[in-house]
Amino acid sequence: MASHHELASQRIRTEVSRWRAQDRAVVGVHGDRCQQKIQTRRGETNKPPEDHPILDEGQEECARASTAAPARIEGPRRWQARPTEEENRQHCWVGNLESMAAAAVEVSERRNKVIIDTDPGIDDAMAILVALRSPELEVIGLITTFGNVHTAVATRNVLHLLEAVGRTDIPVAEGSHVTLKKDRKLRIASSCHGSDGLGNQGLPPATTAKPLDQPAAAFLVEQANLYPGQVTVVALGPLTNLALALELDPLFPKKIGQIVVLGGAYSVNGNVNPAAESNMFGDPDAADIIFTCGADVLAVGINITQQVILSEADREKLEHSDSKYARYICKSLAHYFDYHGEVYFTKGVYLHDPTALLAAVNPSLITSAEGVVRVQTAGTTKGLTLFRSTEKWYADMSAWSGMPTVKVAVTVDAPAVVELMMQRLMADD
Ligand SMILES: [Ca+2]
Repeated sequence: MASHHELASQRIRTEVSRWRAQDRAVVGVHGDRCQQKIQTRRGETNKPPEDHPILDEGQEECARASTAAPARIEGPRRWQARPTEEENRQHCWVGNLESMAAAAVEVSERRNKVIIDTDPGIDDAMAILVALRSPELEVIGLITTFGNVHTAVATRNVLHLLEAVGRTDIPVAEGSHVTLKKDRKLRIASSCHGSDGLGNQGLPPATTAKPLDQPAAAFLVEQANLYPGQVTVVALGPLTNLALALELDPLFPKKIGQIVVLGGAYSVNGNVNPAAESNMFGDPDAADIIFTCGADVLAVGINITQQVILSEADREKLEHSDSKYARYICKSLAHYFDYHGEVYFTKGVYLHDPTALLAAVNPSLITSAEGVVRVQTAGTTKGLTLFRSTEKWYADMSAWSGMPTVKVAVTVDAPAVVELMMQRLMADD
């Protein structure tokens, strides 16, 4: 396997090739937002104007992040004069392409690389948008699954969303259309999310964005090998794709960084029936495999997410926002509010998927307990998640004995989750 340094070098070469292929010079790069803020102008050379300063403070941070180009932040010309913001924006030369690419790669590697496994789904769409607006995360891929909709519709919705907000640079890999045991009789939650998954908007298909040829499970394995220990999978649907990744590569649990699962109902009723939460019910065999595979798993169940409620007042704020992210999600919220009113008799909606996503953004929003979770795979209680605390010793052997532990969220700062989600959705580019 290539070393971390070799992989970084490879990424730097790729970035340089990509920039050169586009015949672009790089202008206006700032600190931690390197990759997002790279702007380009055709026709610039990559030579500095003689009388122009080289680095401002943000750019210096970028350069310092790059061990590949230490010379760039030394030398007498660095502080000739501080450029104005306008100069930075319009004409600031910031070094050769190799060192810029190195800085961008280095900075991106400090962010939490995330793959979102999703079945959009209104709250899935919210979670994806929040992820795209979270500087703590680098979304390196989206993979799709069944659940709220069939997998093909989930893929269409993901591509539509990415196209709507101008992020078709993010790869999308389509996931399994059937459960791990090849069951085609799927439970699809169209009553909650509409037959199209996004509130019955009658969305057209994406016009340009296409999924990868690679299946989701292979994409997961590839990325885990490319960035061993660095990738967080935020799983917002049934866990079929993850279980298939484990089938492809038995070492996947050790290579993946963390798996944040939206799933389970811990000491509360489920939302499909009194026993089961929807994502666990969707593929309980896959869920039981992932909970016991030895990966670093954090489960956020509906005992947590049903404490986190988007109110009518919050919805009005989103509707008055000019942000394209808020506008996108508001189109589907009416259906979601109606459903909650009919089923839960509430005037707000549960933020299931955004809460799990934000647990990956800011782990201090929740507290968790550690223990073994098993998932019931058949019978009346199919999909039931049963957590065994490690604080109790049992004399008899059981299905929980000797199994790897996972973390299960037990408390949440619900107002902070709602506030952070609102901030992220209402902040435009
Ligand atoms: Ca979901």
